[in-house]
Parts: sequence; C-alpha cells; structure tokens
Amino acid sequence: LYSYFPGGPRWPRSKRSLRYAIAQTAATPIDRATLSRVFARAFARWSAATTLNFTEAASEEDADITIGFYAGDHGDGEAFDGPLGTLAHAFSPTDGRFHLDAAEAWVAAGDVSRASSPVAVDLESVAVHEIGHLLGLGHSSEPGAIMYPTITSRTRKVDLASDDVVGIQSLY
Ligand code: TQI
Ligand code: CA
Ligand code: ZN
Ligand code: ZN
Repeated sequence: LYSYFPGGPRWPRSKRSLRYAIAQTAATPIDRATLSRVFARAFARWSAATTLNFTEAASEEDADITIGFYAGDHGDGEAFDGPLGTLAHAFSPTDGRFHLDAAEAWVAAGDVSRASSPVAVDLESVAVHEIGHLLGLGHSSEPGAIMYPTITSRTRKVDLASDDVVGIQSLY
C-alpha cells in the first residue's frame, strides 16, 4: 500500500504544470542532453498517470523543481556517502529539491545489468522513485511498487505499479 508524507503535502490545484531545471552542479560523466532525455522520460511516467504535466525550464529561477548532482556534504544536512548507500533524496511538496549523489556509477543509457561497474545504478529508475517523493508520495509496502523502499544495484525498475497509480491519483 502507498503512503504520503505526514500531513499529505501536495502541489496546489492551481499548479498542474510543473517546471523542472537541471542545475549545473558537480561533474557527472553523463552529458547534458542525455540527462534531459532521462529526466523527461522519468517525469513522463507520472504525467501519464495524472493530469500533471512537466516541462524542462532553462533556469533554476524559473523552476518549481531543481535537480542537481552533489558529492558528500552539500549544505542541507543530508550528506551523501559515496558509492551505494544513499543514492539520491528528494524533499516533499512544495520544496522541489531533488539531489543525486555524484559519486554513484550512474547509468543513463543501455542495459544497467550489463554495466561494467558492479555498483552501477540506473538513473531513470532512481529518478522515477524520487519524483514520486517530489509529488508527495512516501514509501509503499508493495514490493512491485516504484515507491517500495528497496532497489538493487544493476537493476532497472521504471514502470509504475497499480499501487503507485492509485496513490498518485488520490493526491491529484
Ligand atoms: N534515498 C532515500 C529514498 O529516496 C531517501 C529517503 C529515505 C527518503 N527515507 C525517505 C526520501 C523518505 C523521502 C522520504 O527513499 S535512497 C530507493 C529505493 C533511494 C532509495 O538513495 O536510499 C530509490 C533512492 F526505493 F529503491 F530504495 C532511490 Cl528507488
Ligand atoms: Ca551514495
Ligand atoms: Zn541534498
Ligand atoms: Zn524513497
């Protein structure tokens, strides 16, 4: 079963078009065009299930959601920890911050199960999960759900389960 953050925070009804920006932060081996494509696909999974829509903004000042890669302590009290452990974190509505650990062996294209690194992590899978948090979903007790709080390295999991869909549709 899905859950929400305490108090059920969500984006206001007046705001069904959300804008996200990919910040220029710590270096990742993934090029900018690939990042745009991967995050667009991850947002599309949630817009397909709701009346929300998402567009990439050119600048952070113009965005509701900001996405960035950071290493170690990056000033929000939730330091990243190197490969594996914490991969990413996102804040509840309407904060909009979505941070990824720059130290992960992110895979943005191709088959993560065939990646050369034993600690490879599929970027789109993590993005779909974190966008659930950005929109107000907590964790699910359903192992097949995107919002289930476990992911194995070298696996891809990007399709919303009916549990995720029912959860997001009762919020929006
Ligand atoms: N990051 C945790 C997560 O996103 C951070 C976190 C823990 C959190 N408790 C939270 C965020 C409560 C919001 C609300 O769950 S993580 C997974 C999963 C992580 C974990 O790096 O551990 C995924 C990132 F669900 F598989 F465990 C992505 Cl998909
Ligand atoms: Ca980490
Ligand atoms: Zn952070
Ligand atoms: Zn989570």
